[in-house]
Amino acid sequence: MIWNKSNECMERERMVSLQGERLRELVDRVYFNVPYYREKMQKRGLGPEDIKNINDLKNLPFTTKDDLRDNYPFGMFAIPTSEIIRVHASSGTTGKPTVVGYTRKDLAIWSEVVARTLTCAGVERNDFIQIAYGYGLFTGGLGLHYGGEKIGAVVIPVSGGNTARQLQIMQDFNSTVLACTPSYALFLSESIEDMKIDRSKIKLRVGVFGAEPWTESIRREIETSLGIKAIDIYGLSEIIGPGVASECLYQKGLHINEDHFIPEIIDPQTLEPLSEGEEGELVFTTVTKEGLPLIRYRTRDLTSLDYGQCECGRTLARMKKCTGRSDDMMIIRGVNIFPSTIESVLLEISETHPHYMIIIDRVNNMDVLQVLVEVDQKFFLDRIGQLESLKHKIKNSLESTLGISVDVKLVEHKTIERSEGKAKRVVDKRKLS
Ligand code: DLL
Repeated sequence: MIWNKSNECMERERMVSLQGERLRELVDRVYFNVPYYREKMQKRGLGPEDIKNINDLKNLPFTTKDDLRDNYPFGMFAIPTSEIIRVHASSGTTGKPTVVGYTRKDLAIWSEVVARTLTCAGVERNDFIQIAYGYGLFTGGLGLHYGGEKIGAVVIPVSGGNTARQLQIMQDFNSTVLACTPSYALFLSESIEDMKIDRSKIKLRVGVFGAEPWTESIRREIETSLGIKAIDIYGLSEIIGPGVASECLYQKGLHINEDHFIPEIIDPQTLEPLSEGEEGELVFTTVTKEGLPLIRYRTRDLTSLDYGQCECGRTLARMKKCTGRSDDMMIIRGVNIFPSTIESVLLEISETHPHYMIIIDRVNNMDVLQVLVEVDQKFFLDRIGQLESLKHKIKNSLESTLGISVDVKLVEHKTIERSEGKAKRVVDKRKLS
């Protein structure tokens, strides 16, 4: 099923013209209502009349997270706060969080795009959606909540955490859909095993997982351990929250709701737009939002775009599953390394569990990379030789892929901390000292 066929299956020509029309309205609104944008446009010698269609998008200035922080909390709102009826904020691990504001119309759009996301994942009105994303300033819980209600499903607003209660509710209420981060889905599946819960009492059939990067190997792990289809959903609070893009059941890229959020891919160094299929940084312009409309917002997420029609019938541009951010990249002894590469290597080795921690430190002016990985309990009971040979196997695989030396430490199952929200798998001690 497709939630909004006319917009999700629109011919390209009509989409481009709709985007152009909405872009013109947006530029008008921000030019006259947001001093930040007016100044930036004036500096480039641009007025609203210079933006005629989406080809002119490339002339507009970018917006970054720092711009939002500099205008903390409400400085970039395009409408008086009397029209704002909700705010959310991003967690902000460093510095101030970024605050986003929604008008009544923004909330209606948000429900609409999350309704599309859920329908895209095969969720329908007979489903029971257990929402284990956090409720609160984070957009995950409430975002999925109103989209779920919009499609008429039964929404179970459990919020994150309290694993034993989650599993009890899952059995008692016959939850068919699980909404949470992929790392929490893994933890729930592990807990089902530990608590020896009768699998026939779990009725889950699909999961809508996002809010953090996850690899195909983690997807396979979740799909087999929980016996469900694991759908990748993508979004960020600055743009709206969840509902920006979602996979369909073909799992061949995430359909972007581009009638609301125009995507571009740029080279993060030169800032020049890249062509279809080329990998770079994802940038969005929100053409319908009223509270906090953003022009060319740099997400830092790395991906590529595909404008081909999907087998599901949707014509919306698709973004490749996004497994890293430009600011995720670790530079270790001059070599660029992404956590997702390490994860993929580890998960190819059958004796390991999908729980690991990457620790980077500087010892005697030299960067050192240590990877802690959980392995089957039996290795710790067996002769020490087996543990050593497994350690060498993992070390060799990592070193041949990464091209630098790695210190591998095998740890017992369940010793690495589990997360109930977004997982934290990298500790860079160089930044702490
Ligand atoms: O994480 C919104 C969300 C909630 C998305 C629930 C999906 C489900 P923020 O806290 O602002 O918003 O974090 C946004 O998380 O820029 C990406 O780096 C990352 N991210 C979100 N979804 C995915 C995904 C929510 N499916 C940041 N794959 C984004 C990879 C993701 N990274």
